[in-house]
Amino acid sequence: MLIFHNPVHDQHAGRQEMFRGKLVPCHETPARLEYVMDALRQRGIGELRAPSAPDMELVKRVHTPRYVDFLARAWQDWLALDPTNAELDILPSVWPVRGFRHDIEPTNFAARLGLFSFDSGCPITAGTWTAATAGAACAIDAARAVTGTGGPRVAMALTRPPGHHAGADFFGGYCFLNNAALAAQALRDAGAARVAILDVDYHHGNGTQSIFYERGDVLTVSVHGDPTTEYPFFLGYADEAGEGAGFGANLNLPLPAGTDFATWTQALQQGLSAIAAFKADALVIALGVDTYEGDPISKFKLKSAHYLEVGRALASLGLPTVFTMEGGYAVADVGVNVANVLEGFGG
Ligand code: SP5
Ligand code: ZN
Repeated sequence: MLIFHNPVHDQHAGRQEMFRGKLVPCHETPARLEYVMDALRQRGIGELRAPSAPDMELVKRVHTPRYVDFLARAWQDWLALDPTNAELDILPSVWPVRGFRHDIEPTNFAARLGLFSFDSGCPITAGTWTAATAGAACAIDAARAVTGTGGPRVAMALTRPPGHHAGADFFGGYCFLNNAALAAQALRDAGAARVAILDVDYHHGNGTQSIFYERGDVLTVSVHGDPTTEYPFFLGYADEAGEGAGFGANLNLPLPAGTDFATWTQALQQGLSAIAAFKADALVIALGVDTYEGDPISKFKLKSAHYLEVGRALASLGLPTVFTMEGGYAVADVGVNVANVLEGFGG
């Protein structure tokens, strides 16, 4: 299995996220990826590759140009407010909810930050843009690798920050550029007529869903914690089926907090059946391992050994497949759990 590893992922290192009125240490840390690298090395899984330069034309088709321009400049705008801001993370604090204008981009930096985000748990740091764009390149390269003739059938974008909460024009949930969506679009561009994205992260892939909601060529499926109680709360319900040309091309499989593997895997099978019925030509797996029983911010009960079975189940579709790395915050166990999925897949 080809592993496109983001060599500059650690340039994104948020210090703090807002939680219950306090700033607390970020869950989404560089160490997460180091544990995955260690586990893959120990088991001899994967051939490591460095990404090429990011295809910004593709990034600006999946995300809006004004959002991409905002992210690219955010850190310099922040320093322009006050040079001592270099010691602080950027966190939004004001948002345009119902009834406010979304068509106008204010000049005020705090206002622009709110326009392009949806939570206060996702800091932008000095190296966020560098890390996120290199990660996007990993996802695009992985997609192009599995669509070449005679090439491998599976590749992974081993990167952080993750991507599945990022929409066309917003960041949040530790995500800035939607790596899974970029991989799917790259697969489409490389000739796959129908692409499926299966999101197995604990949290609903709201960004991915919203990017493809009105498209019939990309099926989005997500198995996740019931949004009535679980983040991101405001999307991910079972009645969201897609709109217009996309009607029927979105499937949400919410499960209650506390769900164990026996129940979770039934939902996974339902998702796999939908992908087979869609007759997808290629597959993207948004792989979060925050479904793990030891995850500090999530409430499913999967055990490490279950991830081998998850990998086998995903491989059963027999499709060219790109994995993107999403959540998983039981830091020391993230490596074993990801390696188990890849081993089960046959990588
Ligand atoms: C990619 C991904 O998995 N994003 C998840 C974002 C979840 N953000 C909300 C987390 C709130 C948990 N805060 C608990 C802090 C107590 N230590
Ligand atoms: Zn998650």
